[in-house]
Amino acid sequence: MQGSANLNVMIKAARKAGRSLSKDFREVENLLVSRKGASDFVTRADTAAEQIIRDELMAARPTYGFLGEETGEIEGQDPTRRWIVDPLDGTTNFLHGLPHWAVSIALEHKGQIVAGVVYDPTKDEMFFAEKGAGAWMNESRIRASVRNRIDESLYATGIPFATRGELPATLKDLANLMPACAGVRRFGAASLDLAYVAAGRYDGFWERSLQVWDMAAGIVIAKEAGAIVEGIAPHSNPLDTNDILVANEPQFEKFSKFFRV
Ligand code: 2AM
Ligand code: CA
Repeated sequence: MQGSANLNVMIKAARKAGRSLSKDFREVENLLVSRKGASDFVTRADTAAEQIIRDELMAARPTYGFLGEETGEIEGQDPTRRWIVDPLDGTTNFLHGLPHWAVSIALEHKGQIVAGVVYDPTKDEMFFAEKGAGAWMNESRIRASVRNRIDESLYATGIPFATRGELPATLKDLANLMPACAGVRRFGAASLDLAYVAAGRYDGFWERSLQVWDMAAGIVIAKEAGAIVEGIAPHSNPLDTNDILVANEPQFEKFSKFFRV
């Protein structure tokens, strides 16, 4: 697919950060057996990746704003455009040497996400989309599944822990949904959960108490693949509510009932 200039900038930044993180990930695999642990090292890897992305994006588009998990908000000269960046989504996986984490970069224009890139360097899977141009993984067009039956469907979620609230609500969701479906996975990187719904690997995904940078890129990718994306409250916007409910179009209504009781 011939992407726009902005999309090419995003993909280039994601690959560059991905190279840096992959190198650090190999080091984490060594640190796993050391007494010191890898936590400080991972924080540095995360910060360095965001710096790489910020430098790339701001050099290419100096007037755009920037919101990053590590940097926070930088206001741009152009108040209508802003990058939304999670340099390392799935940090806990990364820290434990689990090869399931991603770089997530979105572009927002006038409050709408218009382009998104989610890159999984360990599998070399680059998911991307632009509003109106479909969703892609590497060279291939991707689409949400058409599976309609809940009992044949596979879902993903994230389970809040520690200081994140909402654990009781998620346990209730699981108690409602699990007896009715084919399985629920909890892989720990929301951006990839969304990309996987876009690729038809999952039939749906929901998660409570996420941040905008966990979701922004994945939302446009899932939508462009034909999935329905809302907050958990009917017709709400996940970027406002900090929770998300996604499913393929044929079963969205049915699926949403498990969480809207
Ligand atoms: P992170 O790895 O960038 O922190 C896992 O359920 C998902 O929730 C991940 O996308 C993770 O992103 C995100 N998340 C957001 N806030 C979190 C927190 N305080 N602790 C763990 N995961 C968090
Ligand atoms: Ca994240």
